[in-house]
Amino acid sequence: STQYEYILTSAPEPGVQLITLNRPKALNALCSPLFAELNTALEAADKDDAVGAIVITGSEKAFAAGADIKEMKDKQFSDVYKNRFLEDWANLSKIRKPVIAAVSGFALGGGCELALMCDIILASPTAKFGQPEINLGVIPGGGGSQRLASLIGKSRTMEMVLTGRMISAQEAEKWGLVSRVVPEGEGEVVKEAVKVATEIASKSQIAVQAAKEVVNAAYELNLAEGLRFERRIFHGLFATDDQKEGMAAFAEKRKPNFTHS
Ligand code: CO8
Repeated sequence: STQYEYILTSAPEPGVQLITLNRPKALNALCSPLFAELNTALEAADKDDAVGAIVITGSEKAFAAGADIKEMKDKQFSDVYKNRFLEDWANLSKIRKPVIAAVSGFALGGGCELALMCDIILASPTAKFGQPEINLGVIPGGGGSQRLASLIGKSRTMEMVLTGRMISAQEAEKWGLVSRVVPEGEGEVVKEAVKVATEIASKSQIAVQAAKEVVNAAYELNLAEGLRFERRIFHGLFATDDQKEGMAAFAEKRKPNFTHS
């Protein structure tokens, strides 16, 4: 597979692309070249018919400790504005296939925001989420304030963003920031994420992408628009072979053989 400097890619199961952030000396701080590699790997996986779902993980110690502070510290407004500094982080939210974050250790600042841009977050009991930008004299810039507010509510978001306090995996689960905390153990959260990804990869890719699209619409549209959008996409799926196959297989009491068409 492609050689990268800051990430590792592998296919732990058929249909699953695993991307491991691999900048251990800096706790996976998200320098620009790391994010460029991540985007390249994500876009390749999105185009690859053999991939049904993607898992992003870091190390046991850190999912990612944020944007690279040393890279940022001397930048001027004119640099960051004109050069659209870190704007390409948003490319992740354009990926059509499901992306699962498997989080152990620190997920701070841009690292927390990276997890929030994924579709499902699974956490190890060691995971710590935080938006510590306030301690650096800035604020979240990768969507943290907006995504947290819609996920965990105003008071909790304000506490995180105004104090910079890290929250535990258990708090994150209780608050609905993550879907669940997996049992402790080295590598457990990645194993579980790969299991979920494998399950998703066994479905019709068209239905999966449509499902992701309509759930995401709930965060952008009002209820009436969202309901109409969901119904239209639902109707549209009757034009696919996978709908015919899925429903025929049920009626014939057999497993469906989806062709993603
Ligand atoms: N950037 C650069 N280097 C880092 C970062 C970082 N975010 N985090 C850790 N490192 C480096 C350290 O400098 C250190 O390097 P060295 O060995 O050369 O001194 C190495 O990683 C190990 O770190 P520590 O020695 O500090 O490890 P500890 O276990 O003592 O502490 C912490 C771990 C608590 C995670 C600590 O490293 C820390 O506080 N890191 C910074 C966390 C932070 O403030 N993150 C937010 C950054 S700002 C941001 O993310 C803005 C996002 C904007 C997105 C905009 C998109 C459009």
